[in-house]
Amino acid sequence: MNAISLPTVLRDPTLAPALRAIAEKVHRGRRISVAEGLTLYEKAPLGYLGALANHIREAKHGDSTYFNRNFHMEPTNVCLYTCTFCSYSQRIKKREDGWEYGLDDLMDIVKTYDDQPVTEVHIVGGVLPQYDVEFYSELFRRIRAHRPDLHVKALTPVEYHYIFKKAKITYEEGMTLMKEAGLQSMPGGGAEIFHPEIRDQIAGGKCSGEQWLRIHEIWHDLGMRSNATMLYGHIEEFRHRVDHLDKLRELQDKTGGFQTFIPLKFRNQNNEMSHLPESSVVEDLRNYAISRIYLDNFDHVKAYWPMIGRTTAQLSLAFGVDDIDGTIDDTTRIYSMAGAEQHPAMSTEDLVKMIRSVGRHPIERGTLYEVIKDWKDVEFADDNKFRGYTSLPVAR
Ligand code: V47
Ligand code: SF4
Repeated sequence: MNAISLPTVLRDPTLAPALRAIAEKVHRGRRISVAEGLTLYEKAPLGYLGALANHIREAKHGDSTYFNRNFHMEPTNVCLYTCTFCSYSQRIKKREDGWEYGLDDLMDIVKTYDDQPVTEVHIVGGVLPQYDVEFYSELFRRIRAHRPDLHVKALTPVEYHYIFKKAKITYEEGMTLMKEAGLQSMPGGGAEIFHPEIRDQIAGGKCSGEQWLRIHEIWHDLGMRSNATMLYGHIEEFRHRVDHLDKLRELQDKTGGFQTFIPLKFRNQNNEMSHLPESSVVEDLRNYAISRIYLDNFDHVKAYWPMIGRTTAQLSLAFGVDDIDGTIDDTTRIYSMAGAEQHPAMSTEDLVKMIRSVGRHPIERGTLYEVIKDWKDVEFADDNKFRGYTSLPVAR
């Protein structure tokens, strides 16, 4: 791929000693420290970070770039929490403007995908009292009974903490019930920034960072997998990001249950933090690269393309990212309300071409990274059409 190689970086005589020490560690496959993570955020230039992150990415995956075919479903866009970054938190005041789907409504959505080759349903949404342990157990059961091949990736510790507390059961009891009902994995949401200095200001009273981590730990102890996210680019400082990454790396050392880390860029439309500017594309790429370098025990780093756009997603593949999520042909509006793509849907052909056009190798995966189809050499009808520049005739 078109990135500066790590040996080239190491040969640069002008490289600052602190950055050279980190590059040497990465070259030897060694882990970097909290202080070194901070140095990267504060001092490392983009090209240098790209070289290190791409070295790790290619050592783990070569050019392979994963995507899946999924759809998102949100039971409600009303929420009783008041996260300042979220466009859903306002709706509790004007509840009638939102939606609150019942079990049959949600099953109707699932059934609209009956003839489509999707492999995963991703379920998240607001928190409301009627969505409780019974509701979600029944939903998971019905989906699994209706379509056993569809992987149910659902809810986050935010919902689980709330529904288990309401049901007066422990996290262990609750997660066991969810597994029995058919839950197969947990998405990475609700993590935001773990550090209480930031979390207390933005996360509207929902579960703490420790509680988020504990629920994932319990889920992993049940032999199950999950993802992790970090919402960055708002009021946090670099040290809060490093603290967040460090807590994830620590838990992963203990359980090994995380599959993918997904940095989520804060988008500033329709929320209480709309006055904040969004991070630049350079900062987004730096953040992907530092995440890849810091989380040496995570297999995958994902760029969620509906949030950052297709072009940045393509660029991110040279900065440590190896997964660009899914086709997301979807009913979801949480991201578009916050300023992301208006209708986040991409066909498999679009995704494959997007990956191939930056020299990577597209692999369709299932939720647990089982290979479903290698798309490297699959031909499409318009593959031989003109692509790229050729000299045009010039009138003299
Ligand atoms: O936790 C809400 C974020 C998350 C905004 O695991 C916002 O595969 C940016 O976790 N700007 C939910 N982000 C989404 C999520 C996710 C997405 C895709 C794949 C996976 C996975 C997980 O969305 C929330 C919150 O951090 N979010 N509002 C906003 N204004
Ligand atoms: Fe509710 Fe989640 Fe939005 Fe917070 S981020 S207000 S918990 S939907």
